[in-house]
Amino acid sequence: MEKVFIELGGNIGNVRATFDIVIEKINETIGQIIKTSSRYETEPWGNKKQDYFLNQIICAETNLNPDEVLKKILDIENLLGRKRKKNNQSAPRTIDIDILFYGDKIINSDNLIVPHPRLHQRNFVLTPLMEIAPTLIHPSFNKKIKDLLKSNTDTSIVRKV
Ligand code: PH2
Ligand code: MG
Ligand code: MG
Repeated sequence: MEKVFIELGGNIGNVRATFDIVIEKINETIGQIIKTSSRYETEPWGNKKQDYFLNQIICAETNLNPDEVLKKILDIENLLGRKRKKNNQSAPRTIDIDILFYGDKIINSDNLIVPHPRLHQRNFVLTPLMEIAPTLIHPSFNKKIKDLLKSNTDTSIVRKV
């Protein structure tokens, strides 16, 4: 059994309703959800010319391996109408579901990089993580979330809704 931290993000359509379905599906197919952060309205990181996002982080306990978790996530994204375009990582989206941490494992495969490679640079990730797991240690930097947040220079707006 491992704890997996998953970030939900979206800025098209009824994102709140989409998140409700995603959470239900994660509980059914990945494992029991043991923590959920508040939802946050967040300034777009990267491409600024798009609407604010809604973001939320959940933690689930899973018996699946990381590739299996990823497969379930892609199934859920597809079910909810995520359309992917090539070279369009920062385009607006109905739903994006990212694995932030899988226990304390460091994974660098072709399909999956864990911990998420940019999480330590982003307020929209660190702020909800701080709410549910301030003392969680980022295994690549060997630093707690609260210390990563202190040294982070991102000034983008993140507010609880
Ligand atoms: N996701 C991105 C790029 N930029 N900005 C915010 N605020 N929230 C996101 O979830 C987000 C983003 C790529 O996945
Ligand atoms: Mg993402
Ligand atoms: Mg993604």
